[in-house]
Amino acid sequence: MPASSSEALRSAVKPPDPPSPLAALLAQSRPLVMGIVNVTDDSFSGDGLKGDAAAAIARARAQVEAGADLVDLGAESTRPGAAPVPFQQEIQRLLPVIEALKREAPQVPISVDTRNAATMRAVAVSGAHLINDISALRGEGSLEAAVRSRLPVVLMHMQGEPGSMQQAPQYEDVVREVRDHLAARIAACRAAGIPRHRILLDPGIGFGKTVAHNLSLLRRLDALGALGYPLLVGVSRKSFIGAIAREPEAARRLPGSLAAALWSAQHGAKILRVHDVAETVQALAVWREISDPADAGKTQ
Ligand code: 7PM
Repeated sequence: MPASSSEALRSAVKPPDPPSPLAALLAQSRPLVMGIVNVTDDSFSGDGLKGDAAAAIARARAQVEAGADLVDLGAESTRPGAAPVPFQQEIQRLLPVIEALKREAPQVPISVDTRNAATMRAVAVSGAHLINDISALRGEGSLEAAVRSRLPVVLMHMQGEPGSMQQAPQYEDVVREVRDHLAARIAACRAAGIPRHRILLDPGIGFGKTVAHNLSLLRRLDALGALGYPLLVGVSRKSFIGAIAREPEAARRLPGSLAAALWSAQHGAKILRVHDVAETVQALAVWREISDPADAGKTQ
């Protein structure tokens, strides 16, 4: 059979997607809280991996208990200025954490923050629910890996590369350029076979942006929401908050992080990516009770 007709046959008999715990969450009207879990490498801890996985699992467990709707696992390959982590090592760090979470908290969707196609393939097989790619699937083989995984994807805007993007970020019109870039990435994903309902967008706060650029994007979050996809926003502890608050220590930026999270929720963010889950859940509960008293109690 020629390749094209066997392809057509395969897609004609493709089984429907299994129900996704993420889809059910996204259907709710309230904003969701995504807890950030770093799966770091502690090479001095003797038997390394075991201890690291245990720490990440404990962190994820605590976030779920604090009310996280989903968790985002990252092996630090995407952090601005960070040395790239080889994908084999990234996979080795992520898999034990994914497996443990699926066992212990099967209702909690697992997102994986990665730019590597091989990592996308591996985590999809081990049961992750969402691919969070700060390069919006521009890496070699990523688009195809995402299509084949049949997982939803977060397309984030980034100008430049993590190592150098903060050196001199420049835009004529940051809101227009971020929106156009995301629209182009949506088009690439749709053309490659990712259905609309599997796409989420993210302005990429802090990724190749000055304080002023970040503020413009948050002010005009509605313009990105107008593209018609759920928005994920990550402001937690970021350096624009440090600049405004004159707080060099990231761990002391919770008040500013909550202010920016609530602003984002008010302006259409569907998922808030945060370090401080319990605090964000409380802030959102109060905000929501005030802004929508008829609805607020229902989802708790
Ligand atoms: C240093 C600077 C360390 C920045 C870590 C970071 C986002 C993300 C990150 C985001 C999505 C952090 C960032 N930020 N993925 N990954 N959106 N989708 O604050 O804003 O965790 S890394």
